[in-house]
Amino acid sequence: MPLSLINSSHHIVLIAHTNPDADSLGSACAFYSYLIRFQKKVTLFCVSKEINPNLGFLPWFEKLTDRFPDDADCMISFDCGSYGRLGIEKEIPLINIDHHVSNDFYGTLNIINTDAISTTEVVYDFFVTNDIKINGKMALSLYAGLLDDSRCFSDPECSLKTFDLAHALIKSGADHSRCVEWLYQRRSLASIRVRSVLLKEMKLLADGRLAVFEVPLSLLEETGAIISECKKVLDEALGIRSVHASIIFFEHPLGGLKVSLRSNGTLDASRIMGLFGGGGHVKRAGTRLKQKNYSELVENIMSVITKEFV
Ligand SMILES: [Mn+2]
Repeated sequence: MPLSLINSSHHIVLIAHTNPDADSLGSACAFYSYLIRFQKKVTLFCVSKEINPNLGFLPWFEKLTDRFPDDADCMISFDCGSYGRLGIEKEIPLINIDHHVSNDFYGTLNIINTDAISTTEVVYDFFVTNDIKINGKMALSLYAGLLDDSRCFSDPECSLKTFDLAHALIKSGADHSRCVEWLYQRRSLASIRVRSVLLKEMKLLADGRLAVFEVPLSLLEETGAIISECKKVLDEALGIRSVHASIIFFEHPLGGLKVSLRSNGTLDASRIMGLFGGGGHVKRAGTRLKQKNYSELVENIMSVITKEFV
């Protein structure tokens, strides 16, 4: 049972996935608030060195570290659809809390609900089931993930439960306008600059149904933008009437590439990224390929995707 593993552990590491979003980090922050009630050590961990500054309002954000502690005896991953998304490999018990359809139950214990709109919903259910009181900090953290993964409650998968959950979290102290301001209204100059370059260079293929973006290393260097700031153009492109899917390729400093795919639902993004060792959701998925040749990898992936539009 997850609770008995948590209770018997002395140092628990809460893991947000590489390049964390509000859902992953929000889930981990909510759990941090819960675990510091006990006499145990807790570490908030993410392997990425650059964290999206828009997440800076999350409680405990300043506690986040990229150093994995030596004396940890338990770890919990949040919103990591595959083991690779943790960014580390450790031989200690792992509780895997997630909602991705592609999750392959890599944990020692797995709390997976693929019907949940966000991992924060899974965490909320865990708290309620175990009679764990949700304070204001936890509510704000959970709400941030709910808001972001539901695309501000615009996703067709939003259900009555989504709105009930929003209601419950706001009642417990989550501040809706603060979440909106931090997640969507605050932008860096770099993100505006990179957006204009990417939209200008956007390619439309397959009779305008597929939007393609490429981010060479030089673009990140010149603009100072980070990966999460570039990815915003994917949703913008999906808003074009003809577009069914949008894809962005990032040249990786360590070789190979990182790719993110968005779909309006007519194409299964998780299945396609699964062909390249990745995964995610039907509408949002991605992968990281480490083989050296960037252009060859782009070509491989593009040849598979364009066939989907024949
Ligand atoms: Mn999520």
